[in-house]
Amino acid sequence: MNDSNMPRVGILMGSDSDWEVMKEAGKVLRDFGIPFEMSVTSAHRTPERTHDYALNAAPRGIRILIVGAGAAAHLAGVVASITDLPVIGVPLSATELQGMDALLATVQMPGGIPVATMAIGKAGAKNAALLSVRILALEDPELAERYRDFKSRMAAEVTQKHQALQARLQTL
Ligand code: RP5
Repeated sequence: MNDSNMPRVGILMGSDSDWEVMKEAGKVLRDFGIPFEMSVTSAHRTPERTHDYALNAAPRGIRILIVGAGAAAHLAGVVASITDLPVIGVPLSATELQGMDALLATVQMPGGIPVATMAIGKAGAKNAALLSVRILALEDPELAERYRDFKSRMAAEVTQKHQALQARLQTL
């Protein structure tokens, strides 16, 4: 593996049951051409594995960690306590509380150890990847250009939707 193929973003999830949501982050990174890796590790079921991963991520060239977990979601906070890399948390819906438990557990970090917390679920996973793109783009002008193109396409889609709405209005 040459340097340009080395994973720059690590996507962690507490369980394979988180895959359906967390794959959204992977899709965004793939579309932007950012090498990434995905791992399952649990703060409470595999604490040593989690510790080893967080400790070795930066020395292996990882620049940002995206961490999704549901229920009493302490994975992002634990990982952030071990690494100095930016950690972006994605709260997931895994219990009767539909992600509110994970949201509060992820966002309410006591002062001292930050976790940048996204929305619950797929929007959060997608935004975690887009925030990673923005951070990496600070030192990568080509990536910054690709991000600007992405925003332009998104804006063009909204304009198209507006125009389609005007056409529908005529049919009222
Ligand atoms: C969390 O518990 C995981 O992140 C997952 O969202 C949730 C349920 O895990 P499983 O019981 O499906 O393995 O640690």
